[in-house]
Order: sequence, then C-alpha cells, then structure tokens
Amino acid sequence: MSNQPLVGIVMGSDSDLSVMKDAADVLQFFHIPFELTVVSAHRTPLRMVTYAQQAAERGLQVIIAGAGGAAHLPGMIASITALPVIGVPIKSSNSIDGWDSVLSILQMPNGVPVATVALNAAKNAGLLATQIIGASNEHIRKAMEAYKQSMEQSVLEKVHLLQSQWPNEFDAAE
Ligand code: RP5
Repeated sequence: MSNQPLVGIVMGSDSDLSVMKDAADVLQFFHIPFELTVVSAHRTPLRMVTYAQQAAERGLQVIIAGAGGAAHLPGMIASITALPVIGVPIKSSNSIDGWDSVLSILQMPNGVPVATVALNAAKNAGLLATQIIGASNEHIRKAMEAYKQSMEQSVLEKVHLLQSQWPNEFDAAE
C-alpha cells in the first residue's frame, strides 16, 4: 500500500484530539495511511468547504469527522462530498451531556447520511473506516477477519477463567 492517505480524520478542535486519537491508533494498527487535522465548521467554515470539496480528488476514500456540542462538522462535510463520512459525537467541554453531540450528528435528513458511532467512539470509527476500505481490499479485509477472531478468542479465554471459578452448565457442555 502506498503512503497516499486513504482516510481523512478531521475534528472541530484540537481539544477533540484525546478522543479522535483512538481512530488514528486503529488505522495505524491496520497500516492504513491517513491524515489528521483540525477543520471547524463554525470557526473555519471556508476551510471545511475546501477540505470536503478536495477530499476525493486528493485520493481519500473515507472521512472520519468528530465534533462536540453543536456538532455540525460531519453533516456539513457529508453535504459536500460523495465520500462516506463517519461521524464521532464527542462529549466536549461545551457539550451539555453528550446528547447534543450525538443528535447533531445522528439526525441527518434523507439524502445526506452520516454513519454515526457511539459517543466518544473514535475507535469504532477507525474500525468502520477499515471495513469500508477492506470491502475492496482483500489484504485489509483478511486483517479485519483476524482482528475479529482475536477479539472472540480473548472473550473465550475470559469465559474459560470464569468457568473454572463459577461453573455453569452451558459452558460445561461446550
Ligand atoms: C466543537 O466545540 C469542537 O469540535 C469541540 O468538541 C468543541 C469545543 O471546542 P474548543 O472550545 O475546546 O476549541 O466545535
């Protein structure tokens, strides 16, 4: 895979970075080239428009956009680009309780979808971006299959530990 970024991670403020870093960590784990920057729908609206307009022609395939409070960034980017946009609602300093961020990103009108993950769930945004790229890249898809298998294995190891202390008929029958 070349170093050409395939995923663009953008956030409304550098104060979102502690959450959004989880998406970057996932992409690094899967060796997917990405770029990361601050693009604010309210404070740098023209930068947001330009970013969204140029994203596809610059070779990006997916955009992950995170914001908190009146979180317009993911939806506005989705309104401009034809690329898939994954929205990460962030419980930021200006968010009342997180619901404002969730609903601002989730409740998009028909015609302009944003794939909204759970509150602060930038890790899942990274995984979803990986799966979108993996749909047309067998190497990435196989890596995602291995990731899922290792997740299952780690749960089964915990089940085994529990069973040794707290026996139950279901696991005993396995
Ligand atoms: C949103 O406002 C940003 O995405 C961030 O979550 C929140 C607070 O931004 P700062 O005031 O910390 O820069 O637009």
